[in-house]
Amino acid sequence: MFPNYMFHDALPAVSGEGSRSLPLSGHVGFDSLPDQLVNKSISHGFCFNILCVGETGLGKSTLMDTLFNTKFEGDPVSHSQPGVQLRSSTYDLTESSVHLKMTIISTAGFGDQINKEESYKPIVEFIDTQFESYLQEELKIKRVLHNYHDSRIHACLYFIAPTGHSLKSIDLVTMKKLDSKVNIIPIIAKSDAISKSELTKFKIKITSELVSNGVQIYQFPTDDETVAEINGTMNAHLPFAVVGSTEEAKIGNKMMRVRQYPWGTVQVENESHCDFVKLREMLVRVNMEDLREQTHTRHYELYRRCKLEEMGFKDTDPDSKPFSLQETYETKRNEFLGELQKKEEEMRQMFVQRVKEKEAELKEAEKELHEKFDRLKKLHQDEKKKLEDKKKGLDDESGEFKKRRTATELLQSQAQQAGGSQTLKREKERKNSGFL
Ligand SMILES: Nc1nc2c(ncn2[C@@H]2O[C@H](COP(=O)(O)OP(=O)(O)OP(=O)(O)O)[C@@H](O)[C@H]2O)c(=O)[nH]1
Ligand SMILES: [Mg+2]
Repeated sequence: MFPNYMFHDALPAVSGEGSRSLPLSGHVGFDSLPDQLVNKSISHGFCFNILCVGETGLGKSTLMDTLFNTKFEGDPVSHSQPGVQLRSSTYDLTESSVHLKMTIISTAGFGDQINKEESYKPIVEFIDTQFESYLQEELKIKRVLHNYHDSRIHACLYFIAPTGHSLKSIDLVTMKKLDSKVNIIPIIAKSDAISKSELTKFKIKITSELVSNGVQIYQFPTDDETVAEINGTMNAHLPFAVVGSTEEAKIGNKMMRVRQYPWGTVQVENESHCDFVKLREMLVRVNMEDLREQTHTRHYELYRRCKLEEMGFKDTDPDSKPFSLQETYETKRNEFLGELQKKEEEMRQMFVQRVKEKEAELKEAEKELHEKFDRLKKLHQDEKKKLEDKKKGLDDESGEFKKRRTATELLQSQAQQAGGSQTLKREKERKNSGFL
């Protein structure tokens, strides 16, 4: 073995300030790391999940078809849904050599019930369920996060009805409940139904209502220099007023997506007609990765933190000293065992108490039974004695009766005998007198 000091010079000196910088005397190759990362990401593919929240028939499906230039499946929803449901479909899309697994989730029946108070609940539950699945995967001993199908919602397009007035209370309540869980991008749907001047006022009104109600919507990031300018400008255009259409028509010499009316044509991709292009730029081309990142680092992190705290985990003890997972586990385990013992003891005590009570109850019942038996026995003896006395009386009477009957019979036979001899005597006397 070499003594340790032999290696000291080969190691970068670690001082209190951090690591030492060394100049390279030639090309090494780690400048290809970003390329390696890109190649790896391309081979893995990406996933992106969009949640469309909005009243039935507000143009959710049409906008998705328009955004991704395809026809996703999805039948229109009837207005008679008993509650809000979330319908999800996953598609594999490919552009150049980039694969995107995209899931579109749409609310069905949102805003159709008379009582709309609970409409946000199924949406919140859905978002939490996706976070929970991810957390469960993370907590597994054998994790397969690299090919785990991440179903967490990366962007929530909130469709606002083009009323030109103000936000409905269902919109404010729902957005408020969702803003800490998902990146909300509010959009004014079917904005061809609203005039230019009304739209400007409507946008201002919506923004001020969101601010006054403390609703946090997604802001396009301005910390990255390359996109800071465009994102900053776009933030000022929120909420985007969009028009969707799958119908195409020739404008000039180009086929364009349009909505045709008797009085004119709305071009979906014309920025002076609507903000569709702005939405597509911001959502897909510029900020898709930021939306994915924000979902993981902000919203999921918050869910994870709350969940782990709920489970009793913490990073520091009451004295702000680091508290490891192992310590938390041991503390929780001891707490649990203590509680278990306490419960066991309580149950044992309760069992003994119950046995005692039952024993006393049984004793009482036995005593009552004995008393009843004695009472019945005495009653029976009295009855028996009475019957015996009665029988004796009857026997005596019967003896007496027999005696009397015998005497009567004797008297009767004697009387018969006496009666017979007198008749003979009278006959004899009659005969004798006839001869005379
Ligand atoms: N004027 C106008 N109509 C639109 C727009 N987008 C969609 N529509 C029409 O609105 C109707 C409903 O559109 P969908 O895309 O099915 O609406 P949805 O929100 O998906 O409806 P459900 O899924 O049934 O809740 C269709 O007739 C669309 O052609 C738009 O931007 N402006
Ligand atoms: Mg639809």
